[in-house]
Amino acid sequence: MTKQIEIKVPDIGDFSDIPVIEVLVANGDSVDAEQSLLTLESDKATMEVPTPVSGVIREVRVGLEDTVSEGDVVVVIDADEAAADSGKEAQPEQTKEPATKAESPVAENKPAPPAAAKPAPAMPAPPSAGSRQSPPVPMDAQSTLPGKAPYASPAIRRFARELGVDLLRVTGTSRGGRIVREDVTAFVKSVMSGAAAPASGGLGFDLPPPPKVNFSRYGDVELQPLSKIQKVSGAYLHRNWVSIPHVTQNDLADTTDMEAFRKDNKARAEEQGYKLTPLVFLIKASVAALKEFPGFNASLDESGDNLVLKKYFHIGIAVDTPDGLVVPVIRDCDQKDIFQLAEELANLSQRAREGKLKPIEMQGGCFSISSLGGIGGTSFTPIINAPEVAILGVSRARISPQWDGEEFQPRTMLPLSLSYDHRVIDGANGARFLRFLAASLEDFENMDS
Ligand code: CAO
Repeated sequence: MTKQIEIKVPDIGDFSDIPVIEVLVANGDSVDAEQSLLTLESDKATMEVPTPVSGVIREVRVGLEDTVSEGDVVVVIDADEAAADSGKEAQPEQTKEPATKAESPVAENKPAPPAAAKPAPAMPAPPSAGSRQSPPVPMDAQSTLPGKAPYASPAIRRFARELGVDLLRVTGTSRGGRIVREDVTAFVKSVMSGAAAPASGGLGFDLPPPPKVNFSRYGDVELQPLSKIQKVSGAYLHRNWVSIPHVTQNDLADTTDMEAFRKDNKARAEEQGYKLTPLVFLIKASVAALKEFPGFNASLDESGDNLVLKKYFHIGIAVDTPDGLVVPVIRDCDQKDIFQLAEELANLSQRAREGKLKPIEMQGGCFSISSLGGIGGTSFTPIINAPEVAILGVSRARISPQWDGEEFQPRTMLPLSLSYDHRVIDGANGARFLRFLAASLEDFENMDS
């Protein structure tokens, strides 16, 4: 035998017209006493409306985004008559599963105040015949603060617990980053398919997936697929960024004399059909520094226990192309002068922009240079190009006043940023390497490269 019971919104303190943000049941669903039916969310708090009785849902009278106030009938249940008449199920404090903080107020029969500084909601009046109310279950303040704890209802927490899912790893897609049932199932699917790392024992970092945002809700958007180069290089950049402990050391090189020399020789290069830019001097200075500090011209072997020291000097140059970043390698830079390097750089970068580089021309590098000096900037953090252990970033040179001990002199100062792998290079050597490289530029005519 069943008895029809109307479930009403209980006393929820000073709140009224509260939006329904989650409907957790549908007509025909079987529910147990204390199971959550709806979630309501005011500006200041989120709370659930549980059923005090078990039975079958006959009618759900509210939908998402509806607003409700105390006393509104939200669900009609065909309750098991014995249960409907039993005081046991009408007493929410006897819920079986007071496992989380969010649920404990029910177990204590004392709803905690919602996150708002409002008075605690009063306990519901004794149910009248034919209608039942359980107190709303306020979520604890922590759980409404994204970043501090997962923002999820007790029902979702229970669901996640059943599946063994750590909600800290799940990104909520509902309003305010709230985790809903679909987020938990999507997370489980992504782990099963290998897209997300399992919680432990894997090589992943246990990071939550990025938030899913429907940007068109906020304005016009257009979809632009990533280029093939962006997809491939993006995956490598990501791997290198998360798997190598980067430290970036910054310094300035006084390139006043070098610039004077470069300007005197620009015409000679241009006659040959290429430009003489600071980059070729940087290649030579890098070779000089790699010779002085062999630990930078090295890679970790597969075991991670040994450094492979290289006796050759092949330098990769990051080139910005319409399709994305590529890094062609100039071989044997120790055996070429600045004019040969400038010619080869012009050739490689032009073919890179035309998409004509052969794979072999992008392999075998010892050390890379990423120059944004033609564009601007004062410093940046270049990402190490594994299996190399360091990379030089170059920003735009500027004339600035430098104190010579007696007065300020206008000098051309070139900003340099060296990122190195802290597993194999310590900070002191990072600073020494970059200072040596800068000093080589400052005394470029005597550099040993
Ligand atoms: N300070 C001041 N001026 C600089 C400079 C610097 N550090 N570096 C270059 N310049 C000047 C050059 O001298 C040139 O001016 P002039 O013609 O008057 O001499 C102008 O800026 C343009 O130089 P350029 O960029 O064409 O040539 P380059 O040799 O410096 O660089 C290349 C060649 C291929 C590296 C560059 O074109 C490029 O693609 N840079 C982008 C690299 C990149 O994207 N890095 C980021 C990787 S991580 O996403």
